Amino acid sequence: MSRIANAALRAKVMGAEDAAALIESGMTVGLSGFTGSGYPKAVPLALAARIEAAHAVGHPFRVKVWTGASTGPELDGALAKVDGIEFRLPYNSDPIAREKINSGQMDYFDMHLSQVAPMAWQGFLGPLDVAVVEITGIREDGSLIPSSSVGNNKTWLDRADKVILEVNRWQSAALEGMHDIYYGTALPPHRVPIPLVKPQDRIGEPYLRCEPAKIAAIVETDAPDRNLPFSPPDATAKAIAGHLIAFLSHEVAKGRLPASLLPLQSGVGNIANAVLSGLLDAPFDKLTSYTEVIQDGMIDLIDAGKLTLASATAFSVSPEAAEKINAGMARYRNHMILRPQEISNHPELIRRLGCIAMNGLIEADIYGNVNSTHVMGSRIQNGIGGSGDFARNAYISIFMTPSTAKGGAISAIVPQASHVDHITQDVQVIVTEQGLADLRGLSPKQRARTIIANCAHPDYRPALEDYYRRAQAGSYGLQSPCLPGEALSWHQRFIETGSMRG
Ligand code: 0RQ
Repeated sequence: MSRIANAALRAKVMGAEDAAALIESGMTVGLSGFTGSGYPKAVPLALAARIEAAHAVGHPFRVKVWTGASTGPELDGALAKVDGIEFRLPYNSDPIAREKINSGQMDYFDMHLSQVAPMAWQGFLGPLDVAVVEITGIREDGSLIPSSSVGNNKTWLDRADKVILEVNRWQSAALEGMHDIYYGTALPPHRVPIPLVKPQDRIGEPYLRCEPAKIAAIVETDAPDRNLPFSPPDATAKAIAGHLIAFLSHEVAKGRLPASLLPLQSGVGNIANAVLSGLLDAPFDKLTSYTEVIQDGMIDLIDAGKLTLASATAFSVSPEAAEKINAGMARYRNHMILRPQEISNHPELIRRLGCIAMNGLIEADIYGNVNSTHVMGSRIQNGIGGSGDFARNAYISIFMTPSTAKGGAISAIVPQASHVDHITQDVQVIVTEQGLADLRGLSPKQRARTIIANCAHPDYRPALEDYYRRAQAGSYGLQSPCLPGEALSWHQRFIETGSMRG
């Protein structure tokens, strides 16, 4: 049965190749998609084939790609593989696109996720030629039922000259009604407070709007979202989760957090998911989440009756969890709200709600500057995503990581971060499997002693202590002691020898 209830729009259904033919080289294309969910699955593949054919006969063909965040292999992977992306924003985790960025063949603008839509509206990013957006269905009045991610779709549909819709029948029809699309944002000087005071508040409408005249093509698909499976928590992830939960319990005991905590934000990756799993056995009830992505661990918490509501902009779940959610959507939708990412990640709302932010990192230095994005200062891993939106504005900003990477060849705690995404003022707690450093209210020197003692791996702790001792003796100033000629020598040693070990 068709999911397109509007007859005039039903007449615009065509094949993916015909729809992709509407996209020309040099165009800027705004696509749906956020962490492997709700991205278009047919038109990007057809566009990649079109680009490949053009290249085969010597014609240049590249487009500029805007998305919500990372997508799936059928979008970023397929377009990057045929050298079809000239420029991309924001967050990317596709390995082929990452390689093209790091080899200098693709320009990448890695920006705070909350700022993409406002910047597009402000006109700072240039015009948007085409939007390609996956939806779940079209209602008789022409309104659009959003899919498993909302991301920047509202903005792409509003801003693009031309719109291509993919109506995906694989997405559960019971998604209808779960979304909350807020149309009240405006540009300065006309901005007003966003009227959301609790994670469960609905401030918008369940559907996306799009001027019908702009809709140039509709493609019907039935392909699943291709989110990656999570690995079961290992001993390291369990130890990190244990330290974190002990810390939260301590904060409750001290009266600095309510027993139901505060709305949780949980970053991407296996450690974040392990922390959520750890909460299953923790003594907290009636939890809420105000975050970017709904992960497997949150589904388990909902099933256990521990999490009453998760507000996010997308699902980021394993294939098994996606099947489970789709099958039980009628029940899960009472516990979930999907919103545009400018609202899920809005600094005003994160500050008001007092979110507890929990994000991963690549490395932290002894003063607590955090690098979330670059390996050895220059190679992009993924991007800043929403970590900056949450870290700066959270009630408590927590970063977590194994104390080493690459089988112990790299220390995640270094004398100086080789790139900084989150300055010390935005980093209040660092957790590794070794322990937890509560940095609130500490001076730089107190922070250094705490981070080295609590978080560094024993293999690297003596070298950090030695560096810090010598820095205190030989530093130009003693606010944040440092030896500039040596501070990045660990990274240089890794580049030269394959290990940071001396
Ligand atoms: O690489 O897969 O090649 O082995 O980085 O590391 O340990 O699996 O951890 O999945 O939690 O990711 C910071 C990347 C951590 C992630 C980061 C290598 C490591 C491995 C992944 P391999 P792990 P995670 C809201 C929050 C920014 C966005 C964000 C991230 C790979 O958390 O992208 O926070 N954060 N968003 O080997 C060299 C080091 C390393 C290192 C890790 N020091 N040096 N390589 N790795 N540390 C959600 C969204 O915004 C969507």
